[in-house]
Amino acid sequence: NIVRDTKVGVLGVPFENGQPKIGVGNGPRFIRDGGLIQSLKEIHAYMDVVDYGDVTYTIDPQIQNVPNMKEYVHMVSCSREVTKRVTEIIKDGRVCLTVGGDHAIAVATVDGHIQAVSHDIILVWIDAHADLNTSHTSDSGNTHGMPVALLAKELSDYWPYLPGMDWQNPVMSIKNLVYFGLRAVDSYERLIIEKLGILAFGMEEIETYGIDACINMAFEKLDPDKQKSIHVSFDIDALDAFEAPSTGTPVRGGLTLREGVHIMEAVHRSGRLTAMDLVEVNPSIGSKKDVDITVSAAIHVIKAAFGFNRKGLKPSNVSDLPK
Ligand code: Z70
Ligand code: MN
Ligand code: MN
Repeated sequence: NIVRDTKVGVLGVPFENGQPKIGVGNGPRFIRDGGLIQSLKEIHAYMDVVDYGDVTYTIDPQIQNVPNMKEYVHMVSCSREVTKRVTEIIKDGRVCLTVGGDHAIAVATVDGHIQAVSHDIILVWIDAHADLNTSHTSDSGNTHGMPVALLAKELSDYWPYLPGMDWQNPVMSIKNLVYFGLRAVDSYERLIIEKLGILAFGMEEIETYGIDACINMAFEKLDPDKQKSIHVSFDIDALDAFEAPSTGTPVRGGLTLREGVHIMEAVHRSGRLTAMDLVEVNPSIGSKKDVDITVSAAIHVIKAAFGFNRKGLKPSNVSDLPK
């Protein structure tokens, strides 16, 4: 899997219309300035990292708004571009790392992944929140609370007509989804999780079984034949508010950075990571130190996903020390 994860394509999506707080659109710039590209290149001698820059988009004037989906037109217009770019990067033979921006962009990254591989994928959603609201169940109207519900085939009858979302096809089955880190779940989201039997390792399960057992159970359940390509959508607020303070909705009692890294190391070992999102880092929230801690946490989980090994790596092609 060193070979498998060696070619990386980094895509920035400075999108922040999926939620009300200004600043999350600067996530890609701060994470790059925090050394993302160099950190990836330094993982091992064979890393091949290409930065595809940031996605830009123009508003499609044809598209109508949808009730209780704030800035819907922005989301749809941006999503189209993101889907295209993610598909291209994966078809170029690279694992696509998308840096947000808010979590509304993940509808498009998952869709782009599915279009590129044209078979079933596993979606690993690491988040304090379930992001499983429809426009009818959402209290906030913020679309970053809706991406999983937009992707789920099983929920398509619960949405109104969504103009301009025709591209969002095929959608995925909720049977291929697993959550990690949940601890702020709305009542209808809980209803959906139970009604559809969604696999979810919330904080309580992670405490009960431990993170390693949880990730093993997840892979065994979702892909016992070890064949599906994996998409990880990592919302930085999955981490504890002390580990990642600069985010729009920090929630206490979350994953430690070590647990986040542990999940990503297991994903790397699978050899099937095809796309990863890292979203919701907001450099306008908190002090300079808060921002540095949050950016560095983001880079640590990303490095783990692409093969950084805490044990250290031996020098390549050498078996003894210099004398
Ligand atoms: C709530 C909603 C959410 C992130 C907040 C919150 C969703 N369930 N996601 N912060 N990252 O508005 O739908
Ligand atoms: Mn969240
Ligand atoms: Mn989220």
